[in-house]
Amino acid sequence: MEKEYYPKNIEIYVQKYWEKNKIFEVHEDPNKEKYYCLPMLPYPSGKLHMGHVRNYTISDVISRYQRMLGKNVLQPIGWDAFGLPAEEAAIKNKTAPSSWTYKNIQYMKKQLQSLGFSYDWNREITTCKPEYYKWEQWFFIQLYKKKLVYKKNSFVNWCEYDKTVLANEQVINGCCWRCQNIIKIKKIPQWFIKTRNYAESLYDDLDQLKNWPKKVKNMQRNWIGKSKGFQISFNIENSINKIKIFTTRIDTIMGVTYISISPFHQFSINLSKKNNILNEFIQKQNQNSLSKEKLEKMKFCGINTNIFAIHPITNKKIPIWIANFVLNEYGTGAVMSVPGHNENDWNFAIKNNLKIKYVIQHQSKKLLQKKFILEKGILINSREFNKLNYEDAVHEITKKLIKKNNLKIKTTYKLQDWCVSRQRYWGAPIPMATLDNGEIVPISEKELPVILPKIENDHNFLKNLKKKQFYWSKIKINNQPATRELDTFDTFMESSWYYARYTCPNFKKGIIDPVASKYWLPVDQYIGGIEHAIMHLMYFRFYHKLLRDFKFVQFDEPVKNLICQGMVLSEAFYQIRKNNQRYWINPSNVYTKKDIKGKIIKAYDQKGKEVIYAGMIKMSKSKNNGIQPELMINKYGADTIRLFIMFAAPIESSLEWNEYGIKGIYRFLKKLWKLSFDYIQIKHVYKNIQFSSLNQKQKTIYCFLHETIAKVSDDISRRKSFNTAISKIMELVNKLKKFKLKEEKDKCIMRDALLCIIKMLYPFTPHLCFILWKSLNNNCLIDNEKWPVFEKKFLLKTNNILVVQINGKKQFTIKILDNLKKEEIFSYVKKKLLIQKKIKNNNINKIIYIPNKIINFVI
Ligand code: ANZ
Repeated sequence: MEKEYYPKNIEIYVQKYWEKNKIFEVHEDPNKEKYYCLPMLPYPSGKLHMGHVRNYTISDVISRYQRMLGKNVLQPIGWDAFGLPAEEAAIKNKTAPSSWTYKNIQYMKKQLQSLGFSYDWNREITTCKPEYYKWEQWFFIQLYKKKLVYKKNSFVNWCEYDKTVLANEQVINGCCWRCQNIIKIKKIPQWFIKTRNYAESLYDDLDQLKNWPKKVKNMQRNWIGKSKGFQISFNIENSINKIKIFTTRIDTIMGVTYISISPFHQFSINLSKKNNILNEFIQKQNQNSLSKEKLEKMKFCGINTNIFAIHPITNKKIPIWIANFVLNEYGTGAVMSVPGHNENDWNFAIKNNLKIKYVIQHQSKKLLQKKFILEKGILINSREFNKLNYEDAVHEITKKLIKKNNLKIKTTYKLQDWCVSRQRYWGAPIPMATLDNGEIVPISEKELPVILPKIENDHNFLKNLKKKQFYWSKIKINNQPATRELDTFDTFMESSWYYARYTCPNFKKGIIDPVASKYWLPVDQYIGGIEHAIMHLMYFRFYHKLLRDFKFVQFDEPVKNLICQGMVLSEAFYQIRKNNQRYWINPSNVYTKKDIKGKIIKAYDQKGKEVIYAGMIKMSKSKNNGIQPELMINKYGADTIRLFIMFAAPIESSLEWNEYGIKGIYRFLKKLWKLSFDYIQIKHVYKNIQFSSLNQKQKTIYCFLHETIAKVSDDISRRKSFNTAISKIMELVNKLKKFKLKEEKDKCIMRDALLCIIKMLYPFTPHLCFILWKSLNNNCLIDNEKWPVFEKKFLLKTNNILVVQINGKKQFTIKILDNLKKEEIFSYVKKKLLIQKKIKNNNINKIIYIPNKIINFVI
């Protein structure tokens, strides 16, 4: 062991040892309890960012800790390798998306290895490899056979800029989630998976997820959008047809002043065949590639059909409007409009000059007649239902409609079927084809995987693509000419089932090896960013249910515990340059002046020009405030970075990156190194210690050691509070630093404490602990050591607090160890009082002692 701590020297050495000896390779072992710890797989964008480092450090700490508990721990890693950025980068750099992707994977893999993560690299999955997506294609065909997928000419969200279809989830406020351009609505043939079939179980099973953050479950619930309500039919005047509407506010039925129907409802489409104005209106709704202002103007537009519906209770005539605020995919695509009590209905009525009727009384009379009232309350203007409260009104109105045989209880979900087609090259090809006669057929399973057309000439990636794809798409199926699907899958497909494939990444006989999946699944701990709380986790849960129904996996849910780690923030600085534009300067190029509290008061760039401090914000390219992980690793070593990340904030809170804090951690590790080094130098014969033979000081430190083990164990396993665990270990190290090694027993205690500290720090700083353990333990390996256990009898009990008095007056309280003799307590307290000069040595008349309560010195 060297005298000084040089992380560079030791980290590479230890990593090589792990790699060579395959320490973290795992296999199913029925005699051992399993633990599956899964960090979300990264997108190989080029370099790891600090968000990645935080995610993977948390996962590694948990994995190593669980391993020390004796479990068979699977911690796999892979690459979510398909996707848009690869294509964009390929076009920019004139390479093929595959070369760009593989190059990035190679680089990022090195970065992950340099952080010492304990992955089973044998199970590495790269989703763009045919051996992986082959099974995705195969499974899609099985879904097709079970009628769980369909192709539909449908209106899709089209991003003109990215030239692709987007899922509803990828459209935020009418704009593309990636490039923020306004999306158009376009009609093209698309493949869908029937997510809606699973809406109910996706909603209900959230209750099973006791160890998921409440926030995430609520986000999922909102996204699924469950509504309980009623379906009612409205007759149409002079027609045998009816219009079915969905409402959640049946109590307002007497306030209906018009019916609104979606422009894409079959009723509207049929009517438009004879009605040019309506036809034009519907077309206009299709081409939504409008500016935001125009889009705003188009809101709440509609066409009066001049057709009337008949109110099911009053039998009065109600006008039917085709209204563009009504969604076709929700409820029944038609609404009984109550403008007095619903915002959309009110806006539409105001814009189109329609009648507004209030049927719910409002406390403030002034407000009435002015705007819609959403609150439930006493009914007015509702004939026989007047004066009823909400519950009674619902009861009476439903009773009446049931009598007329015109009521169905209906639950609807906002969740849509999943559009999985993407008009992109760099994705898994959809394994389907269309015969020349128009019939759609799957590609024969024997021919899977359907591999992307190769683009050999990297330099002309785009130019060659169309031509290549054209020839590639012409095939024969059973000797009939056919055209292959050119679209590829949404990349959320690959990340929806990778967790199951990790259990058997090299299984050749099928998508999932039932023996392996039965052993490893469900995932015990999943870790990822909160940005994946909706889409990814929804598809992930959905796919698990599909796999379950095909009997490839068991259980209803894929993941038992979920951690969504907080963001990594760092200081950001800018200058105002030309055209009032903000020019962001990387914090590494900024010098700051701080006040005593560490607050930045002034900041300058390298030329001494003043820059503006924008605060601690999320590390991002756009704010140029990212800190490169590799720079930090080079400077301080992976262990320091890992420990800092786990220490600086609770895992679900945001983490403020600051180099001052990192330096502090580095100093702490050096301190521990020195403490171990100094101890090793003294060489002594270790003997088991008899607690009863220890003196007070020795007992105190020994008990503190056990208290630390107890707290750290509880913090890590139950509370998932890693920062407090680390700070407790630091406290112990500081106490040990002051602990003088006067006699043999002191040395034995020091050794016991050091070994426990090294074990407890191993999940966080595994390289350093590897070396220290070896040096303290005759070359033994720490990788298979067990987590330290504490002994209850050495823990301080809170009821062992003693109030120290002089002549009945309270001076202070002290914690007293169990097992201490009366005399030991007396002499300990007396010493304290002497030091504090509260008493003199010879003037004690009497000591009154009530065990566990009071010790009173009478002087
Ligand atoms: C009459 C009414 C009166 C309504 C009232 C609300 C308040 P949630 O709760 O979000 O599920 N609705 C039904 N289908 C619709 C569609 N396809 N497009 C747009 N709006 C639709 O919303 C249910 C309510 O949304 C339904 O209840 C319906 O308006 C409207 F004082 O019916 B309600």
